[in-house]
Amino acid sequence: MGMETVTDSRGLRQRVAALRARGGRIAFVPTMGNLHAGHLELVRQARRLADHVVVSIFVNPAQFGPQEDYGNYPHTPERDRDALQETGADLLFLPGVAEIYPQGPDLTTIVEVPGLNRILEGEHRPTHFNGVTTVVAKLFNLVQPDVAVFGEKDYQQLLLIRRMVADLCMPVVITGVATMREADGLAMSSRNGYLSAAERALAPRLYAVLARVKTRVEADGEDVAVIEQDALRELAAAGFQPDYVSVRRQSDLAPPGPGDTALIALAAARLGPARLIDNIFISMA
Ligand code: PAJ
Repeated sequence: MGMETVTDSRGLRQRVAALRARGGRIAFVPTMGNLHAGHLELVRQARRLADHVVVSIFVNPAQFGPQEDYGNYPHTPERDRDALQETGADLLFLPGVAEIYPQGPDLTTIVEVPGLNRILEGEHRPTHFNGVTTVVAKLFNLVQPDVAVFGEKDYQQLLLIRRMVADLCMPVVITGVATMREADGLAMSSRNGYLSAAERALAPRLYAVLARVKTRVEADGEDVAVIEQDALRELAAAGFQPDYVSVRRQSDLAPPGPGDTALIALAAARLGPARLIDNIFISMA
């Protein structure tokens, strides 16, 4: 069966109803397009979890700050369509801005996850997560999936979506997928395309620094604040402009206490024109 593409909500609802009529479960993978192997891994996971796979490509203006890259964000719809078809998606939703925000992005009802939306990424991108949770809530209502798949690369986003779904009693199961990396460790990202050859050669240092943070925290002999400071210094010395390196609890991104065993180190840093984020899981024995 070929993959269908729809651009309007009415058409989407009709196609989803047709999939439902055939029985089985629907999995949903929301994206902003310019798909790479990380996105396609989410689609593969969706295939395993359900009978029908719906993917959306929508560059969501509401989650970009005024100085951010909304205007430059890469659009590659034809290539994306081929890749999705090949990976086994059944339906592609490719709406325009007016379809998702009929009154414009500034006049839409918003969905806000308080607290979590203001820390870490939210401190540096104060309007970002309200844009994410709002668009994902709208997409969930349009697609009405049984399960939706998100990447651990954007760990804070994954946690916010889980919180939104729990708080609003949304009948969808959220599944996380491990970060896909290039051979040198760099997390795959649509924004890696902004890097010059020299910056691209430097970029894997972000994950290398996180890997060292993990080793030192797991050795459990040092003050975490010292480890974080060293990591920030190392990134700055290498040519990054780091926003944060922070060790948190996996469950709620709160600072770790003495008994916490499931931790995560998260980092964000600008490198030339790109802002990169990454994370690594830490487990205390
Ligand atoms: P986008 O950046 O296109 O990412 C879409 C999905 O792919 C997200 O769940 C993200 O975590 C996942 N992803 C990105 N890079 C990955 C990698 N290297 N390995 C595994 N998964 C990866 O995230 C968004 O779009 C938007 O915020 C969205 C949720 C679509 C709302 O607009």
